[in-house]
Amino acid sequence: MKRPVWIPVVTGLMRRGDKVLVGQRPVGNTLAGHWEFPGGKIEKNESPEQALVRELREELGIEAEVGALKLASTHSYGDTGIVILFYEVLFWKGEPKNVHHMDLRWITPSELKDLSIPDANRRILDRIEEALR
Ligand code: DGT
Repeated sequence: MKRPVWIPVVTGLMRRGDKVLVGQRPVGNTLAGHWEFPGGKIEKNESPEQALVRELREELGIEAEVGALKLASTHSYGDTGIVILFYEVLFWKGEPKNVHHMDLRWITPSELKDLSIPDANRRILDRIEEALR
C-alpha cells in the first residue's frame, strides 16, 4: 500500500461568551465557501502553537494566546491526509478582522451543523461540540 502524505493543520476554537468564531473559506481555495475554524497548515520548523499564532495573525490580524489542545483528528482526501489539531484560544489582542475569509461569523456550536463545513469537521461534529462545552 502506498504511504499516505500527511499534512498537519492547526485550528483555533475562539470563544466569546457562548459563541465560537468561524470563517468562510475564500474563493480560489480548496473547499471555498465552507465554514472553518481559522487556522492552516503547519510550516517547517514551526511548533503547532507557533503555526496557529501566525495563521491567526495573517487571517484575523490578532495576537493570540494559544491554550490547550482540545481535539485531534485525521481525515483523508485520496492519497493525502490531514492531521488536524484544534486548540482552545481564550485570549487575544485586537479585534478579529476579516482579511482572509469571505465572511466571519460568531455562532453557537449548535449552529455548526446547519452550515456547509469540511467533511473532516462534519465527521467529528459531536466531538467538536463537546470540546466547545
Ligand atoms: P495554503 O498553504 O495556501 O494551502 O493555506 P493554509 O496554510 O492557510 O492552509 P489551508 O487552510 O488551506 O489548509 C487547511 C486544510 O485543512 C485544508 O485542506 C482544509 C482542511 N480543514 C479542515 N477543517 C478545517 C478547519 O476547521 N480549519 C482550517 N483552517 N482548515 C481545515
